[in-house]
Amino acid sequence: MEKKTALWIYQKMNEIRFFEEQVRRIFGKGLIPGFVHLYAGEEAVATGVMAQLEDSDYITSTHRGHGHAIAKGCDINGMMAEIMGKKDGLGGGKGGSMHVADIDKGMLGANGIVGGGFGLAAGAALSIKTLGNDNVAVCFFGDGASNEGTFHEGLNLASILDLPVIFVCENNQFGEGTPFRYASASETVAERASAYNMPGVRVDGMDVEAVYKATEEAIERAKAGKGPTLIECDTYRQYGHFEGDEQKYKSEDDPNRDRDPIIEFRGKAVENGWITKEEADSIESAAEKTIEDAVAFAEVSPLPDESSLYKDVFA
Ligand SMILES: Cc1ncc(C[n+]2csc(CCOP(=O)(O)OP(=O)(O)O)c2C)c(N)n1
Repeated sequence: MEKKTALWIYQKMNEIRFFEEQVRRIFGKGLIPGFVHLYAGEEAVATGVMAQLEDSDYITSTHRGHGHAIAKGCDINGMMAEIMGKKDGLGGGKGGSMHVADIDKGMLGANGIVGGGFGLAAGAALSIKTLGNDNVAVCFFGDGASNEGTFHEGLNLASILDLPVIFVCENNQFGEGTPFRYASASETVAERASAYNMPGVRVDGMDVEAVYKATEEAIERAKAGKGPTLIECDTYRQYGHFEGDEQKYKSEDDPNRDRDPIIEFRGKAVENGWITKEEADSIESAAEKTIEDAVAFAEVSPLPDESSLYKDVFA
């Protein structure tokens, strides 16, 4: 891996983790309206994929979307303000955690509808193909979403039209509290790709390099006009489904339970000479500061004006 890429990945992984720790803390103080679903533990997926995307590539996200948004380059101050429902938020404070979006960065939106991203990503990829652009669309989704009808519709359409789209499943083994092995008729999500005539690969989603390599191949295929790929990333969420979840359903013997993708990547990056220990330390402190600054920014941002109530309302 190139040094530049490794530095970027390590920075984004740390920003995501510190962001989620702060959101957790602020949520505990009652300063965030609505639900929050934390991404901590799954950082290798967002960063391994996004390290290869440009602003002009599109992503669709999920209810657990903070990590995707940070890795896609969304303004972190604007994200924190949005989650706190403040005027300077990316959506003017009207959307919150599950509606973080930034079209200029190709982030088409977090989504409160499980499985809501498949059609959006296929549509974005259709626009790329129709306009003849050299871009891709990536659809992030959970193992739970793989049992929604939209999964099958989206993969089928993308395949028959050879769309430049990559379906990235973050299999953290649970849809809310329901284990994947209970809810799914197939052993893996990846094997379903064969029904839609596209490659389906399963990778260690705690290993950035594995995610990076699988994405590289999928991008190459998409840009060569060969159509979509399904990548299943085996991962683990460190906290509950939402903040406040007691997580009684989690098992002690999940092999990913005691793994931390950030610590693993740091070890590998230092060992391979991509990053020095000093660089890693300074990335960590800078990321912590970036997120503390974002909290300070969001805290002083005002609530949206009453006059903005009917702005951006179309019906
Ligand atoms: C269409 C729809 N059905 C149900 C829900 C309620 N719900 C919210 S998150 C969730 C679980 C999703 O699991 P998964 O796709 O594996 O994502 P994860 O939470 O594990 O990241 C459910 C059932 C919803 N938001 N939308």
